[in-house]
Amino acid sequence: MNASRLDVLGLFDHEYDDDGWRTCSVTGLEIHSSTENYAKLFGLTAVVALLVGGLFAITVPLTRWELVGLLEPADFYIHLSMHAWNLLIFWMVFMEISILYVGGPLVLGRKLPITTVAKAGWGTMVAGAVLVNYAIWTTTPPDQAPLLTAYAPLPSAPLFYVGAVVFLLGATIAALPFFLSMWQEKRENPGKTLPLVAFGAFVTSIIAVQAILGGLAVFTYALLWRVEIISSIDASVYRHVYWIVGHGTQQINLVAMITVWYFLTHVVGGAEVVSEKVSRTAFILYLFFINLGAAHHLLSEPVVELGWRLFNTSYAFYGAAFASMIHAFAIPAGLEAGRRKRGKGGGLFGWLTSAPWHNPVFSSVVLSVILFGFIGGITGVVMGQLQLNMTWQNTFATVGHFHGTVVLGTTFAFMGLILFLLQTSFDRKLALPRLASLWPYLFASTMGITALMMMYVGLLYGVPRRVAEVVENIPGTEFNLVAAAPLFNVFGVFAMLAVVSGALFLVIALATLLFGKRNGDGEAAERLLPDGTLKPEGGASDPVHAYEMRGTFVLTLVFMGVFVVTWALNWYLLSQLWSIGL
Ligand code: HEM
Ligand SMILES: [Cu+2]
Repeated sequence: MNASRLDVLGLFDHEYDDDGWRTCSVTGLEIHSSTENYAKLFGLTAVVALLVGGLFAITVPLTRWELVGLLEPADFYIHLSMHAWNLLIFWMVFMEISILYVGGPLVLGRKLPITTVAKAGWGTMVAGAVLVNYAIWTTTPPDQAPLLTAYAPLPSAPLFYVGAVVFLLGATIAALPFFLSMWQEKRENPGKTLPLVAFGAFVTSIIAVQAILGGLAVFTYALLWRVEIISSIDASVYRHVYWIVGHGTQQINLVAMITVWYFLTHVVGGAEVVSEKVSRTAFILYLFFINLGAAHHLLSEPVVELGWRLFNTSYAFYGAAFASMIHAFAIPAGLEAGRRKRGKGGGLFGWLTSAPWHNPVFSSVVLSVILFGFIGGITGVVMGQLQLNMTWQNTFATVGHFHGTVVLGTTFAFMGLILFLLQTSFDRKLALPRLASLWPYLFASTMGITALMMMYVGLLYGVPRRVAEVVENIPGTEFNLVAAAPLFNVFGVFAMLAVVSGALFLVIALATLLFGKRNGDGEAAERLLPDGTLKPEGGASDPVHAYEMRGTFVLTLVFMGVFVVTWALNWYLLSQLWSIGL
């Protein structure tokens, strides 16, 4: 490869044959260097954004933690905006382009077409991200730091909107090679169905198109207003259109994460898809219903009609919740049946107790499934209900909910994927292997408690989100939230421990890239695959659904139980807010 001259760190130097192909010893896939190298480029860039956004995961909680109270309000908003844009947008979207390349051309064994376009897309995305960072960091009054929502009519720096538009255009350009490769695949193999992972990636990309169109519309609208081409902006129209991208990006995160779940539980856990039809139907349900979920951000908007809110957030939204339930059942079921088929069953939960929990790829993905479901998912459906939303809207509990989804769910799964790619695509042994095995448990427990504490102070004390100081923040009133202050000590400590665990991930990844030893022959497969093989020889030939899944059934009942209790508890809390007839 001619690029290897520039490749001092040896990041792009896997061994390929003369035509640029190699056979992956772990997945058995035929991989072309073009596809692999671009997937790596986007993945590495994502990690840089994770690092930048992660730095602000120190200053933001340290401000909310009353005892420390690090930043003044104006700086707090700048830091919070840096945190949100780098993590929720740049880290995630760079990873998702990488996932599109992995889920599409890489899994399909194709070259990445039009690599110059991929490169241009990457460059445009980087330019957009740099612009947004610059615009946020240099915000001065009367401009406001945008936060994630950049809600008009609060004005942000015009350069911010330019950066957002450039970034979204870049993401569109970067997705083109993916679309072209899917089209080529379909033309060359008209009768063949896509593998589930490619199918998931494709659904992700369609949802991404919708989100990006909404984003281009809304940020262009706000930019035109900021540069005074149009004289006023309609705050309600802005909010409606904003949430196409605001929530849309979360849908991309969700579907990309589920695709990663299917891929990695299969490769490192021995899971099989119990019913392709059911899983594919669930993906299709997302396509139709998940967008309507965006209405949950407008549940407390006075301008939106009640009927509209009820329809979109109850009836239509449950189509998407139903799809999530299907995946939540299908993934553990696939793991249970697949492992039982390999003879790794035994009793109700033998398939789980015998699983490779020391492999950080496996544990981070499975913990991501569990924590996403229990912490992010249940609370999302609860707070998405019109009446219950009143107790959640714009409280710290909301922040707890979405750290349950985007951190404990998506970020965690993506980190697992990176640990996998480091060992396969980058062909390294993990540096610090013991720490790496322990790491997912550290991250799960510290971040899990952080998210729960956010919900606790938000829901039970009504502490609002997005304020630098909670306790006595309304001048001239007696109102304060002093009672919640001691709980912020627990929150603060665990948030800092979560930051340390997040930093450990970066240390492991970086140490692996810089000092990790190369895999010897077959070592990666030995280390990553369950029993060292993807397809056990002489294994049972009966279909996977012939195996019982009673362990999963029990887990599903537990999940339903927690769901019902949480839901009932929330109604109880709501009922305590006012007394009727007194
Ligand atoms: C150790 C890890 C993290 C900690 C301790 C942390 C902490 C926090 C805190 C305390 C806030 C709320 C501030 C407020 O509303 O007053 C916040 C906001 C936020 N965080 Fe994190 N966070 C972490 C990681 C992440 C990650 C990985 C993501 C995205 C993938 C993320 C996305 C967000 C978003 C979108 C907001 C809301 C910004 C807004 O209100 O506009 N966080 N974070
Ligand atoms: Cu949403």
